[in-house]
Amino acid sequence: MAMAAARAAAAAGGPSSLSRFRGALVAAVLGDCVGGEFEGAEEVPMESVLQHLSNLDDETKGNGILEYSDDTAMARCVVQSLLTRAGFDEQDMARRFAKEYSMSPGRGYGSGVIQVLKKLSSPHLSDVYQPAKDQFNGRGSFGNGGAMRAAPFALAFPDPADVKRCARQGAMLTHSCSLGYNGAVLQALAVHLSLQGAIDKPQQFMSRLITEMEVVEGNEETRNDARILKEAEKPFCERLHRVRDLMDRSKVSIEEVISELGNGIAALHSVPTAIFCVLHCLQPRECLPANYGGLERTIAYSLALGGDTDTIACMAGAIAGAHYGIEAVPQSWIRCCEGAEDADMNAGRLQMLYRRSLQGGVGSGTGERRCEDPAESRSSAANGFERKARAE
Ligand code: R7I
Ligand code: MG
Repeated sequence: MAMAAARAAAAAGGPSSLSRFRGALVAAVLGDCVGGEFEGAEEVPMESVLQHLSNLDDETKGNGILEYSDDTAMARCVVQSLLTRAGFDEQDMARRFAKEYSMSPGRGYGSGVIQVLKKLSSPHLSDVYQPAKDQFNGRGSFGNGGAMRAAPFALAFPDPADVKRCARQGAMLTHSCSLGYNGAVLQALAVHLSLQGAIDKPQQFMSRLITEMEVVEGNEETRNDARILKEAEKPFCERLHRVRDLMDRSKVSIEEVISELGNGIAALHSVPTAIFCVLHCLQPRECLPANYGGLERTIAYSLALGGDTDTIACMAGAIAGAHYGIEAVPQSWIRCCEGAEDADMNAGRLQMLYRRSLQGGVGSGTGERRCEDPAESRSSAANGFERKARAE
């Protein structure tokens, strides 16, 4: 068992290898595409999941292309914006979200976020963060829509401080409740650490996530939102402790996972769940085929939880893909999923951006901010051009 895990990790290459970038971006798309089949289902028998996945191998049974949903549609906007602007530019990203929605509104967007996307398309909008702030009587959305598109931030910036700041602000374009945007920060951090090979030591990986989130959630905004929503003082930290408890148990049922962590559309009820799916599937499991590798196990297990299957599988896919690398992704799955090949090409481009930062190129801290505070960033269109010019 340990040998197989070591072999899988070795195949992914060293920290921040191209294989890990490709695995993360591609497996996120696969999770979204294959997860659509069970979205919203209360109970999903594992046999149905395995049947669905085995159809992908059989070209005669395959249903052709499985379409991606809003998860991938928005993640593609994030990727394109980061690449085009060579960094985070909230005006550009907001414009891309709005345009993508207007061109393809039937991708299964959350019912609330649609109002934000419509407002973001207005040419008269002066503050791109305002529409999100107006949601839900001014409290903002706690949905997982910010988290589902957070992985590319981890693939664009090597510095965890940038990953956290940009994932937060990228999420705040649609999700201004701390229980929404902190979910995006957690998801991006999980992908960031996975990219470094941190999941080789699962307990330490969890400790690092908890330590980071203690700081992320240690502020008045989080405390207020948590109080209003009757959650623990640091909601994501509390859930991560639950993940750790479940990891330590020799047996855990799907019902227990759902009741402890959730499987719903709130970021709090889905990001820690996705992290658990990855960690639980590091080893072979009785309920899953012995010939499945870790990435296949992770996706299959995520679907068997039911609920918001496409988004949980998308987030788990990104974290697992960064751990196992592209070699772990079945070719037949890539063939069947809309947008998977595109994601594969963009992964290489993101790695170039990431490396330029490491080498002191783009946004290397030479007085230029890679990711600004919303209050300071009103005039960021000019900054965006500056960033691009320096990158070239
Ligand atoms: O978060 P979001 O972009 O989408 C979440 C999920 C993802 O799985 C997508 O793939 C899609 O299927 O839906 O969309 P939002 O509309 O911001 O939030 C999703 C839902 O969460 C809303 O439609 C509400 O039902 C609920 N919600 C809230 N309900 C009450 N009060 C989010 N925030 C609140 C709130 O503050
Ligand atoms: Mg979804």
